[in-house]
Amino acid sequence: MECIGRTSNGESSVARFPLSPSSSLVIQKGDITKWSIDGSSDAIVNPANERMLGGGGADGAIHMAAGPELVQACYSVPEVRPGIRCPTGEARITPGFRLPASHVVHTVGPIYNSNSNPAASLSSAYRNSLRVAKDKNIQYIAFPAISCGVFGYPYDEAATVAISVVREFRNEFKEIHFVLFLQDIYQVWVNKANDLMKN
Ligand code: AR6
Repeated sequence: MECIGRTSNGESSVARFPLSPSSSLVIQKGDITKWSIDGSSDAIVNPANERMLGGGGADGAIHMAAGPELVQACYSVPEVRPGIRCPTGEARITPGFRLPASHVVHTVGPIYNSNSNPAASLSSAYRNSLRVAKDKNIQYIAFPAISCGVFGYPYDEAATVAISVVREFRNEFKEIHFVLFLQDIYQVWVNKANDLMKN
């Protein structure tokens, strides 16, 4: 069963779906840099690149809001190959510094048009983000629409992957959020959750 919250102008703003008796999926419009639940066991996910030292889009906004300590923490993540700290589909976790959320999970989604199996890479990015968060005892986690900006992933296909992987972790977190900047992506995610949660 889905509950829709509404903003003062009547626009839908948040949709909540039960994942299990003790866990919810929450889909909302908003700026992920402002999101937190308790500031101690919460994490936002940064759609980064393999260098993991900042960039544009949500990555740039997250680094800006976290302050310069975040890039310093990223520098101390070991390179797995020259210049690469987080290969596509993997995830790393750092503190959140000046962000309201306590942690940042950095992950790298696929570039849709140059990846041979973008759905597998996007699934891995979501799955590994949830795994590294779980290993740090994170209870609340918020994702943006990974790869749906400059990496060019079609929204509907991305929503299928995102919501399917989140459902695999139905017993592992108190709340899993999607914080989506754009109204059209928000609507695609809500429609997809309504479809997939029936099964
Ligand atoms: N809160 C929530 N969502 C946001 C925010 C925000 N503050 N800002 C943007 N978005 P993108 P990608 C949405 O391009 O496609 C960077 O340069 C945005 O509208 O940030 O995974 C990295 O360094 C879009 O729907 O990430 C990489 O090089 C979604 O976040 C590359 O971009 C993702 O868009 C990663 O590309």
